[in-house]
Amino acid sequence: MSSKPYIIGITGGSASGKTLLLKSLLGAFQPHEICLVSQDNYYRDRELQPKDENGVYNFDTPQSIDFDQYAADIKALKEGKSVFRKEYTFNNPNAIPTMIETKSAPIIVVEGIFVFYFPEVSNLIDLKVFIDANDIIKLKRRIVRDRDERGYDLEDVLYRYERHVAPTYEKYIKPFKQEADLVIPNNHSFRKALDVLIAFLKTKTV
Ligand code: UZR
Ligand code: MG
Repeated sequence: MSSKPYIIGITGGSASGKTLLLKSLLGAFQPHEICLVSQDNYYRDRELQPKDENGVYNFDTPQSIDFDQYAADIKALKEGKSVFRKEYTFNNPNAIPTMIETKSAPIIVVEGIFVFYFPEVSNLIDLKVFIDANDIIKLKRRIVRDRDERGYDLEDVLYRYERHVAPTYEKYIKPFKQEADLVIPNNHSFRKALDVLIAFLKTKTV
């Protein structure tokens, strides 16, 4: 690699479409051209998670994330090194976590709800992308995803959305929208915006 990797940061509210957009983005490149460091894999152990006034785990606080390690890993990748991390399986008792080796690449993608909030992470980002969707659409997506992928029942999802997810969006995510270089609306489809992003990022792989 001749020059330093180019770091793109992707944030947006929960269920705005970050992970889905990334799947398509990564699919447009060869594996050696791009790598992903998802904030989800830096959740602290359960015992260290803060609880709310009713004793329910609140995974939507910045303290939920081991951001020192997250920033350290992004820096290592920026220097061309590889990093190892155990995959985070959320609430899913059937999922078996795998060790993920991330090799550095000309494009490094960092994704998660707090990547603009943590200065240690945010300062490393070259291009900031914010994915934006209406609250009602995010809630609908979240209900379906939490049921299908994360094993939460409806009551649980609604409780967390109202008490944790929505306040976190207002406090730690939305204020950073104005720092974004690009805002991608995703109430229906991000396809064309993604095509533009891919075309731009291709210039960073040569
Ligand atoms: P995205 N989260 C879980 O559901 N379970 C966990 O063990 C850890 C995190 C959720 C978290 C947050 N909140 O809203 C969401 N809860 O993952 C962030 N509850 O992920 O950006 O993909 O929506
Ligand atoms: Mg996600």
